[in-house]
This record gives sequence, C-alpha cells and structure tokens, in this order.
Amino acid sequence: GMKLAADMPFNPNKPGEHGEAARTPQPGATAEPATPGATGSTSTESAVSDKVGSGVPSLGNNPTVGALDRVRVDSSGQVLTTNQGVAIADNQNSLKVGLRGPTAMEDFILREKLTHFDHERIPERVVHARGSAAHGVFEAYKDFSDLTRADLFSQAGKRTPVFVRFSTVAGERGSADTVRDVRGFAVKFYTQEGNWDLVGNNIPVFFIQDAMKFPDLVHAVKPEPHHQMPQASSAHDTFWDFVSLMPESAHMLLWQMSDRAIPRSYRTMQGFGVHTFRLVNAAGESRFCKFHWTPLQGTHSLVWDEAVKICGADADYHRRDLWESIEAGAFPEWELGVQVFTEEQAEGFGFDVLDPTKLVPEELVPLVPLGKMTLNRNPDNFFAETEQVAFCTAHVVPGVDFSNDPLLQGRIHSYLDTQLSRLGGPNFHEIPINAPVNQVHNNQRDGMHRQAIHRGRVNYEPNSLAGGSPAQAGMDKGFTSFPERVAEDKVRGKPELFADHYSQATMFFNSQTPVEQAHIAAAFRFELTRVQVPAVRERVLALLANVDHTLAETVASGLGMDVPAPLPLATSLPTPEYAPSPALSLLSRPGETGIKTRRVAILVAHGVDAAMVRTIYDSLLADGAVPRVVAGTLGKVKAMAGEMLDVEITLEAGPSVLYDAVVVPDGEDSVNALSRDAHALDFVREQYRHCKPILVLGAGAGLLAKASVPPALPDGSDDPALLGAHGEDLKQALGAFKEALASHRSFARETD
Ligand code: HDD
Repeated sequence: GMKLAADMPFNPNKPGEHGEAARTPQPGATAEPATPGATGSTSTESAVSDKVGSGVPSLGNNPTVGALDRVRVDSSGQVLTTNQGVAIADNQNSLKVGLRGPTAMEDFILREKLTHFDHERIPERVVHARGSAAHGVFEAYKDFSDLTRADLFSQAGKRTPVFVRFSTVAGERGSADTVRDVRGFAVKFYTQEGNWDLVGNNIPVFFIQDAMKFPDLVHAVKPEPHHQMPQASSAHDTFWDFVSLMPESAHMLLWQMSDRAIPRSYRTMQGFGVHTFRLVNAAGESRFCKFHWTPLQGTHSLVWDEAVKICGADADYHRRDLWESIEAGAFPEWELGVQVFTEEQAEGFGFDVLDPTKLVPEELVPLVPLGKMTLNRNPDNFFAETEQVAFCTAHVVPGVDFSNDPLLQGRIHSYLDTQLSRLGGPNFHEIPINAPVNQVHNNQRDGMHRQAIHRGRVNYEPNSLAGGSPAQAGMDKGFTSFPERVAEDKVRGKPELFADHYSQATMFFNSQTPVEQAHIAAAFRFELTRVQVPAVRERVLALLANVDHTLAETVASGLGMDVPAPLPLATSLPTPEYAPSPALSLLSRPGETGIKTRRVAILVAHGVDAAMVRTIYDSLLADGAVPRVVAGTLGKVKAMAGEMLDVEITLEAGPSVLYDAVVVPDGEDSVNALSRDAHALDFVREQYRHCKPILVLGAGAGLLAKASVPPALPDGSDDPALLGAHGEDLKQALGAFKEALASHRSFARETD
C-alpha cells in the first residue's frame, strides 16, 4: 500500500495542469466587480434625462443595473464552494475507496455537482427558441397623457429601462441566425407602475386570424414529426400544405418571402406590435393604436445566396452583430411610433382592425413618434437573462389595453401558461430578469422555488389583522379594463371582412420595388422547389393567382408549371382598392447612421501598398466602419516598401459573406498572389454577386479581371458600386466608396 499524506496530491502531474495558473486568473479573464451606483441612476425615480432628442447615447445609465446587483456574482479571487457554501479542497478527483477502488456514495461534492449539471437544461421555447437580447432604456419625447395614462409616457425625457429579445421563430435553440423566418421583437418595459411587454415581430401582420389555429401553424412549420427535418426552415411540404389551405395567410406569406425574413442585422429591422391595441387616458378615453419600432440604422437585409452561406460561415451572425455593436458603443436605436385612430375611424377603413392579417397603411394613419429606445448593455449571463426572460402579452400596465383581436385574446392566455412548464412553476416573476422594478405586494403564496419571505399571519384580503394591507388600489391608481360595451350571441365564427384574404397581399406586392418583387418571386420558387407533393405546389400557385398574376406566372415558370385556376374567393363583398404604400418597401428607410458598423475587408498579400492600406483603414475607422485586414494566413505580410503589416483574419475564417464591402489596394505582387488564391477570387466574385461595394486601387483592378467580375453593368453603363477602376485618385475613390457603402448594396448589377 501507498501512504496518503494529507497535503500530498495523489498524482504529482496534476497540479502542473491545474495548480497555480488556475488560482491566479490571467488579466481580463474575469470581469471587474460592479460598483453599485457607479453606473448611474439605480432606480427609475430620478430617471429623467436632460438630453431628449440630443442623440447623445446615455452611456450605461440604466436603472436595471442597480436592481440586478444583488444577484450578480463575481468570483474573482474567491475559492470554490459547494452550493451550501462549504469550501472545496479538491475539484479534480472524486472520493474513492482506494486509488483504484470504487467511488464512495458519500461523495456529496461529486453528487451535488453532477446533479446540478444533469438539470442544467430547461425546455426551450416551443417557438422563438433561438434568440439574443440586450438591456437598454426607453426615453419619452414628451408628455402624452392626453393619449394614455401609462406612466412611461407621462413626462418629456422620462426614462424606463427595457430588456429586448430578438429571435427566429421556427428553429431550435442552436439553429442558425440567418435562415428565412419571421423575427421576434419582444420588449419588456420595467415601468414604475409594473412591467409592460410588447411582444412583437419584425412583420406587422400574422399568418392566422384566430389563436385556435396557432398549434396547427407551428406544427406545420416545425421539422416534420416522423424524421425531424428540416431544421429552421419553412421550405417543406407540411408548411405549404397548411398555409395553402389557409388563404388568410396570403398577406403574411408575401412578407415572409420578402427580404424582411433575412435581415442584415437585428439592428436593421422594424418591429411591430401587430395587433390593434388600446391606449386609455386618465379620463377613461380610449383610442385604438398600432405600435411600430423604426430602426435609426435603417432597414437592411441580406440577399438569399448570402444568407444561406452565412449559416455555415457564422451561425451566430446576428447574435455576434448585436453583441459586438453594443460592446463597441455603437448602440442600436429605434423610435417607437403609434398609429392612433378611433373606433369610428376604424369602421370606415374597409377592413377589420381586429384582423391580425391586415395592417393600417401609414398613408391612411401616419405614425406619431412617442420616444426612442437605445440598447446600451449586453447581458452578463445568457441563461440567467436571455433564456429565463419571460415575455407575456398579458403583461400590460394602466393606460395600455387589449382589443378583441382573436389572435391576441388567445395569446393573453398562452404566454403565462408556457412559462409554467418552461420555467418550472408559478414563481417565474421572481427570477431577477422578470421582476418588476417596483415592489410586488399580494397574497399569492408558496409554489416551487419561492424566493419572497412573507412575514406575519395574514395572507388574505380583506383582513383587519394587517390593517387591511395590501389593499386594492382603486380606479385611479389601479389597472382598469376599458368598459367596452359587448352584447352579442356567443358564437364560433369570424366577421365577414376577415374573409378578404388578398387585397392587402396585393397592396404589399405593389408597394415593392422591382428588385424586391423579384426576390419575393425567387423565394417562392425556392421554397416550392423543396416541396415534394405537386398538388401542394399547385395550390400555392392558385393562391398567388389571387394576389398578382405576374407573380404567379413568374413563380410557376420557375417551377416548370402553369398557373392553375385561382383559389375560390371566400367573400363576395366588394374589397378595398389600396394604393401602393411606399412605407412598405425596405428600401424606403436607408437610416441615419451612414457607414457606422459596416464591415469592410481589405485584401492583402506580400507586396501590398501598406501606406494606402493604413490611409483607407484609418479613414473607414474614423467614420465608425469596421475595417479588417484579410490575408491568406495570419501573421504579417511584408509590404511594398519593406515594412510589416499585421493580418487580422484569414480569407478562410472570414469569407466574403461576413463583409459588407471589399477593398483591393494597390501592389503588383500582392494582387498577383491574391489572383492565384481561390479564396480571394471567390471573395470578390461573391462581393460582386451580392451587390456589395467594391473599391480597387491601382493594380487591384487586376484581381477583378482574374475573377471575371464584369467592369460595367450589363447595359454597359458604369457600376455605381464598383469604384476606383477608372484611375480615380484615392481620396475621390474612397469618398465614392463610402457613399456606396452607406447605401448598402447596388441592386443594379444583380444577376441571381
Ligand atoms: Fe408568440 C413566443 C411573437 C402569436 C404563443 N411569440 C413569442 C415570442 C415572440 C412572439 C417575439 C418570443 C418572446 C421571447 O423572446 O421570449 N407571437 C408573436 C407575435 C404573434 C404571436 C408577434 C402574432 C401576432 N404566439 C402567438 C400565438 C400564440 C403564441 C397566436 C398562441 C396562441 N409565443 C407563444 C408561446 C411563446 C411565444 C408559445 C413561446 C415561448 C414563450 O411564448 O415564452 O407562448
């Protein structure tokens, strides 16, 4: 037998792997402990900014920072303990009966660690499982108390903390970000009068009109039940079978097949509350409204071929983009606007505002801007915050109320219910990210994982033993439902106007630019090519024939089919004629942030003009763009004049689809080397194909020739996004390049 000395490790090699180095973390390996109060206001009480509309981002001044401090953990410099706080002497070895013997049942340290690990996962969200979130602040532009008594809109400059989660709908938690899908846009406002969740999407209409059909819709779009394919894609038979039998989905399908469903970034999406809601003021006056989020970054999307390739190149593309822009201080911002209208106005619209497959054109009811939201802080912990956040359409505050939209009515039930199984019980509101910033007082008690410790003997109301507390707040302070008059038969059915399934789909299509229309047709072609059952394809074409005949013909010819007879109409009522609504085109909102956060690759090899690289790099950086020096391998390249230039990423790890634009600087040898590298040739070809700005300088133009990139547009005219090829000087070419970059893409050259 071997002698076990208390202070002697059993395996002398182990401390070398885990010893001192592990006990003294590298600089930067742990976060600085948060100093309470140092980050600004810690409650909403004094949270009023003097900088309304100044455009100056309020750095870190976020009232939730303080509220969450009590649960933040910083382990730097601490020793490991069990969950009971007992210090752990050895975190490498289980307790054994002899070095080569069995593990002792008594090893409570091992058992606690494995038990906790075994239960690390919780059920993922049944829809919207894949998402990313950030903290921020909403700031009201002025006092809107004539419109609503909601506290967050009660004062100019009033700041309300928010937590926002963006998501895809169909994919599982680990699926790719850039799939074709609707995006969730869920905002939790931590107001002083309780939490308000605006649980919206980046598309203002929905597939179905009644919550009764939601489980069917989700079953149809999710992977098929026999083989669990395809992941995160609507391009399969069950989805198209279902929607083509539910022609009320026509309008939403047009949006979903548009570039809205492949956003460039979460930061470049609009958001919509979808349903008609009510705003109610202190006098009890109610108006209908629709909520809109408008990104100051503009609305920009990917192109399909690019989106598909990004799924492989960086499945976390949108998550990374949101995280990095916030880390870099380029805080994304949205303006919250409302379309406000009375019930009498709504009666004259010609469509039913309770129908979630219809939108209210902005030309009919313009947006009133209410305030601005800035996302300025990444979560500290993905699980604790982003995964455990529970959004719920039932979470409204005094001043905001529901309409009778039958989809919304069902949602009011569904979100609370799903949290019970997802978060394990009725106390999910006590999870820090879900807790309101004002205090909760009621007589709800007990249940799984209860945190609050209620004192005293009274857990009922009315009571005299606790002096009547907590007491109901009464009409002025408490939430009151708008006393809408309803006296009708109890029925299962729909209003007649709900049966107009096509007019707004046609309006949407007519409001798109020719490029956007072509993308919609191509998306239908792709999805229906993946569909296997010919009858399903045919039924979708019959649906499209009611939307726009040219669209139906384009899609049909892409499938090698003829346009069948249109689906029968569900109503003989006259349907409204809609003028095109320019606000519905993605291209109508270029944004206000210029080239900020746009990613630009500068392709280099030995012999590149390093002075030119630096000039371009510095100039792009100065305007807030994100330039990267990209080469065949990491390390340094030896530049034209002999100096060394650092490479930041390789052509292999950072392929074309991850950049918004490319620069090929001067340098004969550099361009010759790039011309022999298939990665570099693919790079410029794809930049071209995806309609991105290209700047070539001096010898750089040679790489385009080698890659067979056309020097001009198909009609022979100059390509507005291909700069520097005609011997312009650097300053002039760079200026024009930045302009092209600010307008994102040049679809004039599109060949797909
Ligand atoms: Fe929903 C999640 C948005 C219809 C039932 N939904 C969920 C999320 C968003 C939306 C953004 C993710 C929230 C988060 O980030 O945690 N849903 C919408 C919109 C709809 C909509 C804009 C139509 C206008 N949803 C809808 C209906 C039902 C649900 C009709 C059920 C009757 N939705 C749910 C859910 C989810 C959800 C099952 C899954 C996880 C969760 O709620 O918390 O309850």
